[in-house]
Amino acid sequence: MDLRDFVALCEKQGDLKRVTAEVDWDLEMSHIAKLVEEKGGPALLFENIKGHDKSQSVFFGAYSNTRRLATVLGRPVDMSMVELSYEWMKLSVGELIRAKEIETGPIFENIIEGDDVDVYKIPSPKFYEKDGGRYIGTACFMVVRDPETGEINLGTYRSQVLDAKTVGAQILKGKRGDRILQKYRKKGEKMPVCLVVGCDPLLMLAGSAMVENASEYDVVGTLRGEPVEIVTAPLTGLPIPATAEWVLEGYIDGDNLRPEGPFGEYTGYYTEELYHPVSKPAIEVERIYHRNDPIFLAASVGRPVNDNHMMLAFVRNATLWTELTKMGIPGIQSVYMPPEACGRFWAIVSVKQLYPGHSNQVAAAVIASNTCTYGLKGLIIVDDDIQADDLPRVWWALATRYDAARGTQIINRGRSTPLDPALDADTKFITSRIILDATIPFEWKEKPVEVGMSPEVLESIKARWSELGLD
Ligand SMILES: Cc1cc2nc3c(=O)[nH]c(=O)nc-3n(C[C@H](O)[C@H](O)[C@H](O)COP(=O)(O)O)c2cc1C
Ligand SMILES: [Mn+2]
Repeated sequence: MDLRDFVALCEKQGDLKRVTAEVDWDLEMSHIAKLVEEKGGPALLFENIKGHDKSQSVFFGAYSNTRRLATVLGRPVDMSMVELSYEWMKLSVGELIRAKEIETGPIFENIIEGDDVDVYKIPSPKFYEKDGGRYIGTACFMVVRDPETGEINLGTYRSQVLDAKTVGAQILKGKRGDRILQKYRKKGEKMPVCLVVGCDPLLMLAGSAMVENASEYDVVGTLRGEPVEIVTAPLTGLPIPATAEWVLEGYIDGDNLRPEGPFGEYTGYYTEELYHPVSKPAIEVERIYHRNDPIFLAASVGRPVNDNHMMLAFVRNATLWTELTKMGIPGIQSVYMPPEACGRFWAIVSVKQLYPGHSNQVAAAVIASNTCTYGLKGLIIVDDDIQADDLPRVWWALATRYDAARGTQIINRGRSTPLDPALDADTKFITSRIILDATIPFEWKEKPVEVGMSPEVLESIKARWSELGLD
């Protein structure tokens, strides 16, 4: 699968609109995409972007709803996020299918270097009025190599166009990408990078997952059931997808940070750079590769729910479930991170309790997982008769099974993201978390008995339905 296959699939499913009228990259394109998305409309392919070559297009909405998430994963469109996450979990606890290196690919159809490198020729949108500039990376990923282990890491970080030859990369503190950058910095070397914009949409999802000790290329190969085909970028020797649409190749100097932002983020708020500049890593772009008629992949951001929240929710849901399974914790029925809570700040887990203290073990494991140790603020545990994504029943459990004194724990000093507007400037990377245990205690002898209807009476009134005039 590449981005073209995905666009064609959306079109076949009646889920794509080609916009042929001229549209401005400056706010107009992102605003159209956001409005269409909020109304539950199709994915959009903008084919006529003001000031840009007609061979270029921009694709929005790859991840906006579960229909398209299912299409990304190659599954039936009526599957729910919980069902899709379960598929991801089942596949990813298996053997990794390693990426396959091939000689060459369409990504090298056009090679731009030297004085010709001009990132402004790429149709990057500007999303919101107060944004610091155009954003090339909202659905991108960066490829780097760990200089000590040789491992390949993919990471999704927002990327602003800073000038014709420089692109920002907001690699936040402690991310795997940051830990690798610090290794290069200590060696006094620049970090070679490739920034991929547009390719198999599952690769971008994997780039936003917290994967340790494996390459996301191999994670995607495992999910797809066949290896990702990669080619070698000539300057850096880094592996890039053979069928990528746009790739920027260059270097990050960890000692030369540049001001970036502000950006209208997925929290629905602007980032702190609105008040003061913050310096971040930046890519010195040496080469640009692109396919003929390249398709730029963008994701809408801003207040929930849109592309960003759906992908954050789905990926975190799937990787949390995978981690809990790998930890060998029994009884996990379903896992759900609501997109409405920006896809990452709240989690709900349904558990079939098998022993006293089981629900608390699950809560502790969720908080300790790599997926949820970052950013999570709230966790609700429910019994197995309630699916994690059945929010009306979750509320019912909070109303009838949860007791604040018995069921609440506040965990202090958790790891978090500076993008959380609820954290003040001094404590940006640290959050507290709440656990709401809405299960009926396993050890209770007299458990609440649920009200139910009589099966015999139900059977008999079914036969009398038309006699009762209720058809
Ligand atoms: C659309 C999108 C944008 C993201 N932007 C950033 C970002 O700007 N900075 C960041 O550190 N993480 C960002 N993330 C989260 C990272 O992708 C995630 O933490 C991932 O694990 C980072 O890769 P790494 O673990 O290899 O460093 C974003 C995720 C998504 C889905
Ligand atoms: Mn990674």
